[in-house]
Amino acid sequence: MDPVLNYIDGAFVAAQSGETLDTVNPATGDVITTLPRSGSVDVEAATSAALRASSKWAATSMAERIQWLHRLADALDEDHETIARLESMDTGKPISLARRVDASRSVANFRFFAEFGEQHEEPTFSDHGAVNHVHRSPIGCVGLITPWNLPLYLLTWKVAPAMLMGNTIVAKPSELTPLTAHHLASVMQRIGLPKGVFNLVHGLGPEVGQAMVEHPQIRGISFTGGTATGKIVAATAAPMFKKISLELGGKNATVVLDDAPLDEIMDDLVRASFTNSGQVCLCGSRILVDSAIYEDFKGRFVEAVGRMVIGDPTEESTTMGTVISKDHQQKVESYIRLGVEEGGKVLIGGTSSEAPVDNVPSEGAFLRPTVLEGLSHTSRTATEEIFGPVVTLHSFDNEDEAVAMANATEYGLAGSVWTKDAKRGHAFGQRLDTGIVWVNTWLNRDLRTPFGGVKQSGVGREGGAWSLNFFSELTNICVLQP
Ligand code: TXE
Repeated sequence: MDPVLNYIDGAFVAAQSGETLDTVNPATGDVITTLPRSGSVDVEAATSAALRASSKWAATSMAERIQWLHRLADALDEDHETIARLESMDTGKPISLARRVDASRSVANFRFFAEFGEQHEEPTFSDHGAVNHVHRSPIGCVGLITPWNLPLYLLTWKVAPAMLMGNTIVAKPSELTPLTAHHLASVMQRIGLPKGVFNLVHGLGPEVGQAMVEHPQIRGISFTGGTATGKIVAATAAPMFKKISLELGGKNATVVLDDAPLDEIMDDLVRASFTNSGQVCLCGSRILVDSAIYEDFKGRFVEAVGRMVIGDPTEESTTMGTVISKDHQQKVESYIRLGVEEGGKVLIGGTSSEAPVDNVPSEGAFLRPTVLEGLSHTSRTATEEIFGPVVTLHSFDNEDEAVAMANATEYGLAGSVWTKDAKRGHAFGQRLDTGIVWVNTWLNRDLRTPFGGVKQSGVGREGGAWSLNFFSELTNICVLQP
């Protein structure tokens, strides 16, 4: 495969240092291709290109920018299968998942914000003989920094509203997953998006991401990634009074109340636990079950997990592929061992040596889905983010105890509640210290809704009007009426 290159000022270029990194297929351990190991000089070139394009792009009409978003949605839709294959190869996720989630949502992100822009009207407020007009203008040049778990899905989730609001962009995908960002840039070049509107700089976080956050002319940073990195980004950006949006980690609770219809929800709970090998910040990694149904639930859940098809991500029948890398595989395995050290019992799965995946290369970062029980809900295994195919089971005796357990981590991103009574679930959800709660469903996404977390899961919200507000500056113009 041709090398991945930076995309700066409408052209594909190497890092000025000429240095490169390898991107690896996690299912085989093979090097797919190289990407630029960029540095601050490349960030400077990209930012200069973005600034040169800034005033012209800001002067385009919303209608024109909406048309560019529709064109991008159309082009990505045409490339749907290519995108799915690239994403599956770069991440080790099953091709079926890459189609259904990554490629489809990348198209939807552009389509949604185009249509949201068409319907959006700025409010006016009248009082004291005056009419107040809310005037919205772009921030200018914004920096988008994204992780490796849902590479194009999360990049386009930021690119679409940033473009819609008239900003120009410097984007940095994870160094582990550059392929679909590179494809997005090639699509932008193919459809003739004005040069400098979108710029892509590949490389290591501390070398490229840090330079973006430090750059005085990148006036807003939208970051999705780990909490530890989020702290660094915030510490760098805050004294510069930059706008920052932080979508960070999670340790989400799946709460199964005593009246949950167990015959109907097992497949949903397996999906909520192990989609993308548990590498979705919205996955439920702790399952809290009413003690009255715990044993029945446990048997059904373990049996449903046992039905998953773990293996080659290029196979249509595979429901779970690899984790992102051998390093991450070892990190997740260290948590499985910790879980046992902390008193947990492995009900199914285990480390790759204890529970090997059949018919896959040893160089692949494969792990079987693992379920542990018997751990305190305050144990490290049950409170630290693992970000892999590992869940812990816990029982509670009443709703108050379930709420206390669910809220007992430093994270607060998402959660789900399962019950026959939707009203009971809605009331329970209001007691969870998270940004998102699903009742009798999971990853059910209306893109108009606020998305984000509290506590160590981040600052700010994305989605619908929340994205428009982040990627724009508001001026209130108060006009005294004659
Ligand atoms: O994150 P990292 P990863 C979280 C999830 C998991 C992590 C996985 O909790 O822990 O992200 O993604 C760049 N200055 N979420 O490991 O390392 C880095 O190069 C600036 C939650 O990739 O934080 C990459 O491009 N940038 C989320 C990006 O930051 C830096 C959904 C993220 O890298 C940097 C998805 C630095 N000093 C994952 N160091 C949610 N809440 O939606 C690294 N980077």
